Amino acid sequence: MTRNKALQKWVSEMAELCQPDRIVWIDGSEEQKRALEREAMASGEIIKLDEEKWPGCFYHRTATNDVARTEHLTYICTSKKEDAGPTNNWMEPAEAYRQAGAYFKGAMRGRTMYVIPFAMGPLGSPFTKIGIELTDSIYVVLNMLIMTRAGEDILEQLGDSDNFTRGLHSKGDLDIEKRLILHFPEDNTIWSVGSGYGGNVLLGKKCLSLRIASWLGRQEGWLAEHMLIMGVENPEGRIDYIAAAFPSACGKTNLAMLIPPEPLQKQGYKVWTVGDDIAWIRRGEDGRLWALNPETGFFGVAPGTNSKTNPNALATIRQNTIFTNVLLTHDGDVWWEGGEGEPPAEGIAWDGRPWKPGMVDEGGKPIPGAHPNSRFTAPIKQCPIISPEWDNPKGVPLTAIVFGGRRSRLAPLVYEAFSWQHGVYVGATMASEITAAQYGKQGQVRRDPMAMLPFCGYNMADYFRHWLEFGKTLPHPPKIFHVNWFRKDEDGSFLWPGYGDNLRVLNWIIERAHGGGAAVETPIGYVPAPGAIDMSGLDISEDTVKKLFEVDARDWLEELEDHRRFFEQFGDRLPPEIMEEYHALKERLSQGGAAE
Ligand code: O2Y
Ligand code: MN
Repeated sequence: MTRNKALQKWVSEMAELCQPDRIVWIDGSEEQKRALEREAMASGEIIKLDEEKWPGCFYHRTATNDVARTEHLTYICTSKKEDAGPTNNWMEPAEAYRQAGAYFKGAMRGRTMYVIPFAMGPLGSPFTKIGIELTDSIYVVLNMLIMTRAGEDILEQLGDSDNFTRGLHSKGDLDIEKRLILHFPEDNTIWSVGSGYGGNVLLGKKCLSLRIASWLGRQEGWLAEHMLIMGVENPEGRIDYIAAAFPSACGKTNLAMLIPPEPLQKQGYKVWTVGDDIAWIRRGEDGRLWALNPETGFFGVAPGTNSKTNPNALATIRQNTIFTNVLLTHDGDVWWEGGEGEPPAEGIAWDGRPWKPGMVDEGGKPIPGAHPNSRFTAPIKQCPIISPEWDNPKGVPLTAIVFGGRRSRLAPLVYEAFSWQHGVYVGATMASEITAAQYGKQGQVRRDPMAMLPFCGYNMADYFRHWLEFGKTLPHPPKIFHVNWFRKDEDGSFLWPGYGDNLRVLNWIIERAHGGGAAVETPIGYVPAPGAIDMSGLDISEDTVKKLFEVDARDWLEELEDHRRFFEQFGDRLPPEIMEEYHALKERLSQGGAAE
């Protein structure tokens, strides 16, 4: 399959370690994919869904102890602990190889080792990185065939080069005590063992495209970010591209596939999806920022996806989709909480147990049919509003960068940073409240700089420095904004309708980026001036609008204490510019000056 000596050598070494019965190279052909589907159906690894309702779709159920990324078992293995930084788990590389090596030893006996050559990004693009994933899971192969460009072409592109990410994965025996997700950025290597789920095992995604890529990006002078990319077309036909970072459970996929509200649709606004999770960003020859989505699919959360929240996602997953851990019915249908229509009269829950609507546990809590982190894996090309530019090897030019979080108080609907440096501070102080669907105490605020806390492959202090330095290379750095769709009233109701109406906010952002859009200066940044956001057709009182943009200096000064505590952990490694911004903000807030 390949004449690449480095690749041959590495595959044989890994085979020596894992002892598979056979080795199969993934060529990317339709015939091979069909054969693998048949094999996985025969073993029960996947179940074919009703062909009429769900053409080309399959169901997969993971082990019940293996339903999400396991952050506490995810490590950055650099020679020096300080290079991983205080926000990552760290293991010394030799020790990490030794520990995981013991779990990999003989793990593929009686199994097949699949060799998946894949590319993140279109072939021939300056952005693109090549990886090889070795895995003993057909589920992983089928997912990688959706999420990445995989097959023979990649080997051709790689040629004799040894410049590829080496990814080794085995389900092992799915024992959480023997699960490790290890990143060796100095070796461009990823080892994942003991899991069969999503972010832990689709090594092109979080492991390569964020953790390893963020390390490579720092060395090579670009940014690997946890950001959606979308295009907004105005009535004159101009398309502005925005990259936006949000922590989990803030509706990133929904925003990337937004449908304009009726009054804006009538004016001629359109939205184009480029990506929903990852953006690789480079400075173009023209001095602008260009962003590319390195993936070819969506690995989205099913619960809550319906024709109101995200009709485009529903249309995307109608065919050729793999559903993981949703509810399965006896007639080959699937369902999830917050999905379409009534729940089926009965079915098999995500954990394999019989399920009926209304079932409760011993504590009287409803038992869900689908796991809250159940997923769909669907080809990006099936999205009805996929941008024609989504796989342009140059990427798309960015008009603005947006950071966001879920804050019931404090953060206004939108504000604009004063400068790139201030924008980096805004990103570095991103935070979000934990929702019921996440691990942790509900309502608690988790700091998540640039939404990269679980995904930065090196010391976050160096990551902030990289952002600051990167900005200095840009003749006209794009403006940076912060949005919060989730601000609440005293009675706990949301102040902003969200969903499609978020486009009204994006339009102000775009106007500002082009030098227009009326704004009022506040201590934290510029907020829209009264009347600057188009509210036509919205039933929203003046009082609510005022609350949406309120900046309470006392609340912010309290928040600043938390910023300081968060930054303290980085010690001397924190770039001085960050504390400069902290002091400047504190000063502005102390002088009073809340926005009107
Ligand atoms: O739980 C998992 O393994 C998947 S996590 C995930 C999947 C798609 C996009 N983003 C995420 C995330 O955690 O940010
Ligand atoms: Mn993500």
